[in-house]
Amino acid sequence: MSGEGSPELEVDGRGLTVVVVAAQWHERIMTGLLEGARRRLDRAGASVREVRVPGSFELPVVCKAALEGGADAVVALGVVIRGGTPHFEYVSSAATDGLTRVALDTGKPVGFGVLTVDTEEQAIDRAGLPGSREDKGAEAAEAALATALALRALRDGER
Ligand code: DLZ
Repeated sequence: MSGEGSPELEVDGRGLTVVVVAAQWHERIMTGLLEGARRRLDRAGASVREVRVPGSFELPVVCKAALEGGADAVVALGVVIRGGTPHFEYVSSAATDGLTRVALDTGKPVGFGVLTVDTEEQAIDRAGLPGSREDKGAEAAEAALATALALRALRDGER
């Protein structure tokens, strides 16, 4: 299973503003990812805003704008399925490389919840839907919060 070894993170998101940026391809799977992210962020007490973009290619630019606009973290959600996507490599590497660059350029966390999989079944299995084995939307939200807290602790330690 792809999530084997993933950590159990305890995060307190109170006082953090998080923007969830979600693509619209493969809407049923996206619903699972979005609900998982929402549930996790609400449970942590973070303040949450959601923005939809057309596809995963558009995630980096909108995540960057959200972080430059003051968000403490973003959670990027998307689904790219190799079987159904003639330009799979282009779309998935544009999203992955772009989001990595956004995190480094802004110095703020990007929770990575873009599923890049071979089949729709694999995507469903990771989407936090009934019967899914993993909940990548929740994991991405949790990672974004934990990283925002780590960055805050580092900054506070410098004073
Ligand atoms: C074009 C395209 C294709 C073929 N497949 C996907 C996909 O599987 N998942 C996804 O999120 N977006 C896809 N897109 C759309 C691009 O991300 C982008 O929205 C368009 O190329 C317009 O810029």
